[in-house]
Amino acid sequence: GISKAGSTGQEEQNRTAERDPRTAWWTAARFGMFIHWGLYALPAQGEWIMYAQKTPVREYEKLAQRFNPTEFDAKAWVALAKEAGMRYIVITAKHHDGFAMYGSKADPFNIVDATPFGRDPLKELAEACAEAGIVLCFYYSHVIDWHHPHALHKEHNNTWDYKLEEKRFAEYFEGKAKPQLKELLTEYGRVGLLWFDTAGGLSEEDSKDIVRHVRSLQPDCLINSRVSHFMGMGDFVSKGDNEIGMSGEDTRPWETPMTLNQSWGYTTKDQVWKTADSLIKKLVNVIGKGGNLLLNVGPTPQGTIPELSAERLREVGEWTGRNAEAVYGTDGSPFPVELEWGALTTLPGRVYLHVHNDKWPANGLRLGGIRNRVLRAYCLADQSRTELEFEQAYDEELELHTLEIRLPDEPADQYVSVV
Ligand code: FHN
Repeated sequence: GISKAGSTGQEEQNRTAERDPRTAWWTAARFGMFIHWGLYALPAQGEWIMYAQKTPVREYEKLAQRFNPTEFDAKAWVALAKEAGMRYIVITAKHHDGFAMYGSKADPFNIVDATPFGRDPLKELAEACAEAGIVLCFYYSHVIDWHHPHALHKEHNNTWDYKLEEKRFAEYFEGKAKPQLKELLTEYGRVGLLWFDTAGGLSEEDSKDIVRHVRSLQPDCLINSRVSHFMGMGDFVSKGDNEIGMSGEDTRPWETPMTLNQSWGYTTKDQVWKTADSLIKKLVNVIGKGGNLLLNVGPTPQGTIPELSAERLREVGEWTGRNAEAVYGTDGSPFPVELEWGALTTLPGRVYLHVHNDKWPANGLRLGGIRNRVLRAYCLADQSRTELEFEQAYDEELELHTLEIRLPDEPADQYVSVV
């Protein structure tokens, strides 16, 4: 370890100290599970099926009569998230189809009242999460709602059942969206964050109103930036779907929402899967830039997480398990450049160099711009903590060290985290 990390070590430490205490749990968590689950799992073509096929509301409602996910086991989902190394779950309480995946008194179009299943999976998840120490969070589509006659979005409206000119947004906003948010924020214990989506057309006034509404009910509940198209709203930035971006792009904490295949909701059509290897690479890339990864699963109509997703998550979990110290609670790299061999995270007094096995530097690993003297280096996954040889040169003019570490001949892990 070294006593302070990187050329901007001091700034980095200041940043940590100044971190907003409200978002601190979330930035420390680094890795979360996104769950897109709803009636759309039945037709198994993703969560936009109603819009794509212009399914009339009365027709779409019939899916509810067949929705009976008897294999749903909240504990099993939470256990999988935990095994993957995820520390929070964000589940669709209501997606664009307007169907509430919990018992809502504000609208009978919900899983408890409209399906033979009759159970409230969000209640069950809340209990399982509390038991396992996972933070439960809700996705809520606050502007798009294809079921409600008065929901009004800039582009994506149900125009096959309802006339645009007859829409009175306030009837939806005050009559469904806000009451449902109140239910979610008062009946499920602590809600870590609310994940809003696709705010197109929401006025600045209504955006502020919804933020105030959430704050008045659970002041510590975080809100993502997609709550509004007006700049700077929300506690953290949700980047574009599957978008990682450049380091230093955002002044607020940020995340990348990511799919495992190319869809969010369950589908049998899309079978283009990211490998566990590439998922770990993306996770390391994100945390090296100081962000969070929110990785999605789309459960089946039976209530299970597809095995192809589960096996990938378990594999990622083996890596996060071995390298936990270099993941959770860390800061991203203080260097605003891409490193050819991988990525870098820091904790006070420590630098973690995540060296990808594809890019294993045969002649040793070089890292410049270090302010402090390095005392020792080892591979994190090496339980015996065998010290690696290294050389350190000091540049008097720049007052910085350059480090050259001799790595073992063969990488022992997909990413070897050198401490
Ligand atoms: O339209 C949605 C989509 O269905 C999905 O929920 C993603 C997740 O980030 N968000 C929207 C598109 O950005």
